[in-house]
Amino acid sequence: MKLSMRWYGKDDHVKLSQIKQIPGIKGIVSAIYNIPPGEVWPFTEIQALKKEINDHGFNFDTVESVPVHEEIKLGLKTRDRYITNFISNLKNLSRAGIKTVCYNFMPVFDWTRTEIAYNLADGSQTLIYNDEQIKKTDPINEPFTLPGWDASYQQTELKNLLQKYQTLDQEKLWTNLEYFLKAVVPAAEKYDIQLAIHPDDPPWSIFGLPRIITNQSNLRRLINLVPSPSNGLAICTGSLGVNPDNNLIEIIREFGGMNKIFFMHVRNVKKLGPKSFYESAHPNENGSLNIVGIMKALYEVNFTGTLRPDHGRMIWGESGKPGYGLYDRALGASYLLGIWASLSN
Ligand SMILES: [Mn+2]
Repeated sequence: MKLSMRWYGKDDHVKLSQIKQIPGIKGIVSAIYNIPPGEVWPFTEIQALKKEINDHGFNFDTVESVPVHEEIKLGLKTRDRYITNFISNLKNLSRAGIKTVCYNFMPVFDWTRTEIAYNLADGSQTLIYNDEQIKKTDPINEPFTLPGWDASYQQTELKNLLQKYQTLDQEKLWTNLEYFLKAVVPAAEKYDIQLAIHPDDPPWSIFGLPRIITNQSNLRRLINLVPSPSNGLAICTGSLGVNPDNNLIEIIREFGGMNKIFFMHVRNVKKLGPKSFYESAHPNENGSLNIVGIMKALYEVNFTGTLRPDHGRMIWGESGKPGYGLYDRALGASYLLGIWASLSN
């Protein structure tokens, strides 16, 4: 396993020189963030990003994420232009030596939380999700005010987009995902890239929008949709793990055993009730997931891909991008490194 950290580029409040001081970090996971979703990332920008990461002594072979344009998820006639652009991105990333590309297929909203600075008893702040609160939010008919959501849409644009999704059910979303994969997977094979789909976070429908990358049988369906060594998974323990029906150790054994896990996000969550949770510190004793068991399962399937601590809390007075502070993710990385060391010695 290649222990890595996510980095948001020059605008990140966390610097590569700081990540360099965290023991055991070998790689950086990043992306080009200043290009609108669906457009082509200029090769020169990818190259410059790679150079900066490499100059700090880190590997850069995993990109998170290349956005999938909404017209692809909606299955509109105009989607082919965006699929062509996605393939151009794979080509450019491959030229720069990228081996793994993460993406997701969540309609409109990426990860969703109801509070981004919930105070825990120890004085730290974390992200929290409460489904009752989500159910009370009506983004079509009321001004939308979910915390932490990047307001890249104007209110009327968002309303129009959500209205387009009103007739799209889960099966139609599967059909659109299949169309997308049938176009991009052969290109990924050609460019020697592993496509890793990130599970939906949280793994259930929100605001009436369909979500399909949610559990073990749907992960199996995804793999069988377009069988290829380039079609696989990013397993995010915190995303899948909030549904008590998802057994992460079984999931890792099944898909890791088939070499279908291309990328790992490891974090813990504390379940507070049905569809309610907060993001806890990484250790087993702080959350509801068996992080030690998860790492052991990865070790047993001989996982060799990129693995990163996922979100962390805000501790020691740090402020910055919610979930992506330096300190708690560094503690998480050390915990994961320690478990791995004990398994391999
Ligand atoms: Mn994740």
